[in-house]
Amino acid sequence: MNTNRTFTMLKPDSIEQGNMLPILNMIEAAGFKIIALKYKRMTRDEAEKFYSIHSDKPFFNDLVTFMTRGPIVAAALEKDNAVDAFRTLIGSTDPNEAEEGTIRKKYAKSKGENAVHGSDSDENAEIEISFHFDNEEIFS
Ligand code: DAT
Ligand code: MG
Repeated sequence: MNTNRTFTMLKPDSIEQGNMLPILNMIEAAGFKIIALKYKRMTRDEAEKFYSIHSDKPFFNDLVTFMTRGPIVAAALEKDNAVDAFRTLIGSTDPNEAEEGTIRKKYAKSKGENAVHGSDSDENAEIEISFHFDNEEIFS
C-alpha cells in the first residue's frame, strides 16, 4: 500500500468564492505533486457514498446538500508522509481552531463549509482516490 498519497477535494464554497487557484497554489507550494485532477459536480448518491462513514451524524444531510450544491475539484496528491502532511496543511475541521497559515484558516468560513477535504489515513486515501479516479487518470 502506498503511504505517499492522499486525496483532496476543493469543496463548493472554495469554488464559489474564487479560491480554486489560490488553494491549488498553496498545495503545490507545500511540495505536493498533483497526480490526478478533476473538476466535477457530485451527485447526491456519490456524496452520500463518499461520506457514508458520517451517515449517522446529525450534520450528514447538510453535509451532502453542501457538497452537491456546485462543482468540486478532486485531486490525488503525492508527497512523503502525504496524509499527515496534508492534514497539517489544511488545519482543523473547524476553521476557528485551525492554525495560522493553514488552508482552512485562510479560506474556510465554518466547520460545515470548510473549504477542503483531506484523507484521514493511508487506507482511506487509496479508497477515496479510486472513488474518483481510474488508474489511467493518475500520473504518478
Ligand atoms: P475532516 O473533514 O476534518 O476530516 P470529519 O471527517 O470529522 O472532518 O467531517 C467531515 C466533514 O463533515 C467536515 O469536513 C465538515 C462536516 N462536519 C464535521 N463535523 C461537523 C459538525 N459538527 N457540524 C457541521 N459539519 C460538520
Ligand atoms: Mg474526515
